[in-house]
Parts: sequence; C-alpha cells; structure tokens
Amino acid sequence: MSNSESLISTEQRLGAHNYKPLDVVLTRGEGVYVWDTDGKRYLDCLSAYSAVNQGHCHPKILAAMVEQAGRLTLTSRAFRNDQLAHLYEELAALTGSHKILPMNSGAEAVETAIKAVRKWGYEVKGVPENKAEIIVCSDNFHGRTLTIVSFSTDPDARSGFGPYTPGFRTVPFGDADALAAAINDNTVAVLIEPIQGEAGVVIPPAGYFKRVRELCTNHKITLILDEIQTGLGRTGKLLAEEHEGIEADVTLIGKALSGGFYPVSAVLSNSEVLGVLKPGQHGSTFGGNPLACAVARSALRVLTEEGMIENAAVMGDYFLEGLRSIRSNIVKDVRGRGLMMAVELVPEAGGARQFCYALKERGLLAKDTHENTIRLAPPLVITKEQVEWAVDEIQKTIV
Ligand code: IF1
Repeated sequence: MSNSESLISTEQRLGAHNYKPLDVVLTRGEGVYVWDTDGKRYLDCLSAYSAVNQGHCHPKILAAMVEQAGRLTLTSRAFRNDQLAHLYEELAALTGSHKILPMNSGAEAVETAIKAVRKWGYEVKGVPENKAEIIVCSDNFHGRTLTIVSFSTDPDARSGFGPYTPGFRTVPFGDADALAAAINDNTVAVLIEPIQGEAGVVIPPAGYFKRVRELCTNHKITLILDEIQTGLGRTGKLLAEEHEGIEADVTLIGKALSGGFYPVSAVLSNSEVLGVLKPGQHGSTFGGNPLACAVARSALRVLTEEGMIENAAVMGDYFLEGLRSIRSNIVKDVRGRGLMMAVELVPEAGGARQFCYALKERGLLAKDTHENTIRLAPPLVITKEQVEWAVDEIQKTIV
C-alpha cells in the first residue's frame, strides 16, 4: 500500500464519514498550487471553499502568525489584548462598519447575527416576545449548526436533526415579490447570500438586491448579507454587495479573513443591531484572540496591498471568457462573477464528479456540487498563464 492509500484507509476506519473527499492526499501548498504525498503538483481551483483567497501559505500572513504565536496567542475576552483594537480599526476603515463582533467559524458568525437581530427586534423594533421572524432563501447555505440547518432546504443538511429552531420563513432566491409577500410586523431580518455558493454559484437577477434593500428599509428590517464565501475579493470586489450598489445592515465574513491559516469570522454591523448585546449575552473563548487578530490583520493587508481584488476581477473575466469559449455539447451553462465560477453539465453527462477526477489526473483540483456542476474558485493570485492552462485542461476534459 502506498503512503496515501494507507492514510486514506486509516481515515476511513477511524473518522466519521461525514465527507466524501476526492482521493488526493495533500501535504504542501504555495500560492495557487498544492502538492500531494507523491510530489504531484495541482492547480487548486477550490481554494478551500474560498478560505485561501490569498493563496496557500502566503509568506506575509505566515510571518505575522509565527511572530504573534511566539508572543501571545490567547487571553480570552476576560482580559484585553493589544491586537483586537487594531483589527477593529482596520476592518472598520476597510468596510465602513461601525460595530464589529469577532468569532471563529462562519456558522458562528451566522448564529451571532441571528441572536443579535432577534434581540434587536424585541428591544428596538418592538416585536412581541418570541415572535421574531427571519426570512431566508431556498437552497441557502449558511453553515451546519442546529439553528442553521433548521432553515436549510437541503434534505441532506437538515433531515434527521430535529427538533428544529422555529422563527424562519423561506422564499425563493431572486424573487423580490415573494420576499415582499413574506414580510409581516414580526419580521426582524432577511438573511441572504449575495451569490448562492452551495446552490451552484447562483447569481440573482439584476435589480433584485436593490428591491430587497428597499423592502428592508421600508419595513425596518435588518438586511444581513452572508459574505462568508463571496466576500474579501472573491467576486472581484471587496464585498459582493458592491456589484449590486447596495449596503447591508449586517455583513458576515469568515473564511479568507484569515487567508486559510486559522478560523476567524466576524459580524460587521451598524451600531443599532450589535449595540443590543450586553456583557454576558454572547461570546466565545477564542473569538477575538490575539493570534486570530494578527493573522486577520495580515490577511486583509495582503488582500488589498497586493492588488488581489483587482486581479480577481480581471482574471475572473478572462477565466469566464475562456470557459464560455469551450465547445462541448455536455456544457449546459457557464456562470460566475470574479473568480467564483461554475460550469454546469447536462444531466446526460453522468455527473460532475467523474470530471473532477479526470481534472485531478491532469493536475487541476475542482469540486463537484449538486451532481452536475463543477465549481471553480482558484486563489485570487492566479495569473493569466495559469488561467489559460486551466481553461485548456478543462476543455480537454469535457470535450
Ligand atoms: C463544509 C458549500 C462552500 C458558506 C456561507 C456560511 C458558511 C459557509 C455562504 C459556514 C460555508 C462551506 C463549508 C463547507 C462546504 C462549504 C461550501 F459547499 F457548502 F457551500 F464554501 F461552497 N456561509 N461553506 O459558504 O462557514 O462554519 O464552515 O466556517 O464542508 O461544510 P463555516
């Protein structure tokens, strides 16, 4: 048995089977590339679901992490540390938000926002106790905690995990009339992804978010945008809301906030919503720790100073143009914004997974989603030559 086969069989034997990864065992990463245990190199077109937007093992983020890890890692929020204020300042300057709450995983940021808007609903909007409602979209993906899977419409994510948290109403994504019809006096928030990732990179119709914003403003509803995947440059803008010309009341970021080094997430908000949380009402042992803050500060600096957001816009256009030029009768649709892209195959093609395996053989890692869709999201540092190579390999795979 090879080393990788033995590692895979140990995982199978001892690990819970809550994932079905492609059988490639990675041991090293640098920029857009990762290497497996046999030394084979791959172009990473998943970027750990957009957590490594800055590229694998970015040297500056690594240096910030090592420096901070040797100085102070965790104080808990019982005491203060000398990194958190700087992260607040830099995030506020970058995004214009007035209040920030740091957490670790994306799901925790989502949970935090749900807690805050419910409390805001009772204390500020005047919703009767325990009646707060949050509107979400079908085919959403916001994480895997019990409350979050309670409003998932994906049977795999949700079934068997009840009893479910009440207080959510589901409307189709991209349908502003349905959203308008679901609003009532107890609606405290709309929680929505700017582009649905897990659903297969679904971009809403033009003008949809303008109407969502108007509806929220007119009915005193908090608009929460989950930018955990779309944010921090992935779509060619710092935040995907910029494509829509709107501003959320609450923005959730995670994943690339640490460049993939460490779980760091944050709730960005105006003062009114996060202002309702008082000491003792929310928190986390690791949230806002100095190591996380130092890593996040460096990850944000690298993203802006090294022009990664602009590169995502330019390379995204170029990559999409390349994908659209592929002549193949098994391609049903090519879509994307910036470097968040998907190639949807016709059902007769027999599923996207076999093509992901074929791409892996050619040295390109991508992930299938929803049977027939290949998701493509390389690190934002990808070059023109690398895009051309990737399009070429994809072309050869899906002839
Ligand atoms: C898994 C998908 C991506 C997210 C949005 C919150 C979270 C996520 C918009 C939660 C997480 C992940 C988690 C990963 C698969 C993945 C994913 F395929 F499910 F949809 F990225 F495309 N909001 N997305 O996309 O963040 O708690 O995981 O830090 O294996 O569950 P988390």
